[in-house]
Amino acid sequence: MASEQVLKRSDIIAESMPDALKQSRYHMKRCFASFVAMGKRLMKRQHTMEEVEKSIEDKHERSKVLEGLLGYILNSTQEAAVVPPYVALAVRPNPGFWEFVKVNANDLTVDSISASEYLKFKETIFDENWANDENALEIDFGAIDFSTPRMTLPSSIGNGANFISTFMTSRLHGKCGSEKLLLEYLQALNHHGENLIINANLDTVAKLQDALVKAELFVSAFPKDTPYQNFEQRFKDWGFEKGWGNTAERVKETIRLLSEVLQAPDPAKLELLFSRLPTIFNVVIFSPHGYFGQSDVLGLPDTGGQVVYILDQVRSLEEELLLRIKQQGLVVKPQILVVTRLIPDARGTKCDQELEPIVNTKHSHILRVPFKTQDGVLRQWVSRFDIYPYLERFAEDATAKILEHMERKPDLIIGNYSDGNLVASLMASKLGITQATIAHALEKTKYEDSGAKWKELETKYHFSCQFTADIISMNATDFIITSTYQEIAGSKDRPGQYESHEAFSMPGLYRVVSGINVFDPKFNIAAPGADQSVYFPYSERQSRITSFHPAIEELLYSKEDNNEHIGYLADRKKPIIFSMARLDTVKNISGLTEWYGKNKRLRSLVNLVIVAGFFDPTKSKDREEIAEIKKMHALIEKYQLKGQIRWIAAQTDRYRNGELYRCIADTKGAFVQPALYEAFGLTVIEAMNCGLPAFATNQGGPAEIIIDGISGFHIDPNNGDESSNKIADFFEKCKTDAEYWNRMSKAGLQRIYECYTWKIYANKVLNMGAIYGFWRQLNKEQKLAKQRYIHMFYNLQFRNLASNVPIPSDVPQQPTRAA
Ligand code: UDP
Ligand code: LCN
Repeated sequence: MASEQVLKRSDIIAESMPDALKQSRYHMKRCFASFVAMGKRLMKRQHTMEEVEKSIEDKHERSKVLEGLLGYILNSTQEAAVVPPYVALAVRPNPGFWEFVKVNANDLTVDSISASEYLKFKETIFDENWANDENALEIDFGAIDFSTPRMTLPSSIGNGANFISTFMTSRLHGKCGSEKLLLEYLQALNHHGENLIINANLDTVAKLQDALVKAELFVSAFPKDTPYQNFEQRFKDWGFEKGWGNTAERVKETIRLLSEVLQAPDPAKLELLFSRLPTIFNVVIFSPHGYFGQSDVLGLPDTGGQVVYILDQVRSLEEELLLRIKQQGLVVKPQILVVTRLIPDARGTKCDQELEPIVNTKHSHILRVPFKTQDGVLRQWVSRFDIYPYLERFAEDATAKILEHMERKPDLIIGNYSDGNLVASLMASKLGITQATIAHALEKTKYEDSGAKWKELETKYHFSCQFTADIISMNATDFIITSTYQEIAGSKDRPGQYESHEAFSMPGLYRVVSGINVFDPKFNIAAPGADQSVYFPYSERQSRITSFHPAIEELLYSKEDNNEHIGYLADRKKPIIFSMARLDTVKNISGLTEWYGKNKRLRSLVNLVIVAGFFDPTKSKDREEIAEIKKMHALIEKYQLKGQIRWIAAQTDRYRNGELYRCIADTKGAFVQPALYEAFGLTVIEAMNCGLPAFATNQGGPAEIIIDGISGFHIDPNNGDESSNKIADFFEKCKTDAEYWNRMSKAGLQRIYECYTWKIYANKVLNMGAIYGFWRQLNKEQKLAKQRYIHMFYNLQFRNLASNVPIPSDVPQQPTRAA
């Protein structure tokens, strides 16, 4: 079966494991006997290693066994499904590579098994009847993916656009006449029906090539900065239209690029050519859930980094579009629409307004379209976990509104998070438009075994809808934008968020034997930045917003508790370690408070300032948040932190926040992001942009943003002592080496400027839009086949699941907080 070929790339483990087991037969018999001793169960890596430790008591013997191949296999085993006498292992030797084997604990025989067979073992633990049902539904996207090329190197994952350019180049030249597809693509380029680049007269590749040679020679005779208009008529006579460039020099370069691409394969040139062609003017960005607005929304339920990301994304995309359009020699107004839901009960925000211009842009807007039920418009906010029944209707209504507003189809649709991605998929497939998806965070990985345990989590989270929506949009989309590599394929030890959708089961619902392949070239990394007009270095004295200083002084150092802050800093000469996040368990703000409380050395070196949530648990409706608030108070009490801690309530003014980061930098302090897991971590790059050295979790995105010890530091959220000592070491070193702090601050900034700016992001994303736009045409048949499969899955599964989610009556809801 195709999917199994895709998922199981080798039988290395099945072939080599029997010998290895033989060599340590005595110990392995004991280990496997202990695995099965407790009957059916699912063991995670740490459990298997604990059992090994218990079974081979002698340290020396144990390390001898673990040093060899068996150690490698057991260390790479993510999960073991124990169904006595079998132990089925899911081994992940490298990011994206999985191998499944079953070991008989009685005789230690080893058999290679498929993903589907492994999943059946796992299901047996949760729902035996389902596991034994021969007609259980299997979802297998791999089986219908017959022509999409796959990358093979883990190091190439996330570099899809490059790979596709290389592949397209060989396609263009491989088959006789394939250049014709490029010609047709160029002929179709237009703006509001007006031809761009070439017109119908250039109807063969030979004619085009001939005209290009003539045009290049002709335009070379003009001074470099001659405007296109000066030779426009001549170009038209040859079959050329606007879009080549604004000056003779730019036009010549673009002509040369196309000539070269037609002459011989060169992926770099193809990519450059696509970055210059006028392909994208109008963009739609979907983010239905939460309160999506420009002010007073951060801190409201379901409203976090995603809103910050999208607003900055729009500004950077518009700026890049304006630059490109100018360089193309066109006079065209680009339009970007962020489409979200209109919430009549707007709680003082502007979320009840249909159209809102986006601040600091020229042509971009937020367009709000209400959710409708049989009873009319839904007035209240609904949690992102309960949003599924409204999405189909929302997609239809939003499409109509968008077309009305833009007066044409958009050129690119970008979805965000599960709900936005599903809506984007529905609209893109209906209108035949290039689509991108962004996940920010896929919920599946946040909750352990959320697939297998979906039934018990269903009432609260409706994961059946969410995971189905995710699988649909991952497969429907032309390309996927991620912020980091780990988001796709994880790290050596931890599978990536997308990777965890390759093979999983929801017993009783369906078994995904091939959901998404991380070697699919649709995956691309384009990391966001932070708005550099807000988050700039503390050392840029002339730009500092000094008008905030009195308020920040009060916020940090006044002695009285009030609604905005509690605790105080007795010794203001000490540097400050600072953290800011929503008060979710996963953000681990209470963890940081505890590490600080416990570490005397750290307490003697620095003060702690936290911006998070609020202090009165009775004001929160969110169970997680209430628990965290209580925990914070208890920790402050337990470790007697008053005098060393300042706890400030959630802040909504990003300009003031920017200045706050800088004021912390003035104290020669540091930013600490202690999350148990962080998808990306905007606060980390905000802090680094302000020149504040950062210590951030090694679980998730920040592990990639920071190079440990070079541009900041990694901390292990599961090892508080080690982490707090690492922070203390830093401040001790700063005391003896006065330049150390400055060096780290500068290194953090350098890292940001090289990799994490919105300019880099916008450039990459628009290039992707153009490249994948052409690729979807080259790959038309494959795309269509997949669309038919998706359509069936959507109709037969998603619709039913969504119809089971209760629709609230018009009673104000209890918000669940999340990103
Ligand atoms: N933020 C804020 N006030 C707060 C807490 C956070 O303005 O009290 C902002 C923060 O500056 C950042 C965003 O909210 O821009 C949080 O993004 P991040 O990626 O760190 O986490 P998320 O909330 O998306 O999980
Ligand atoms: C959501 C999250 O949880 C964060 O990790 C990201 O930084 C944010 O979205 C923006 O992508």
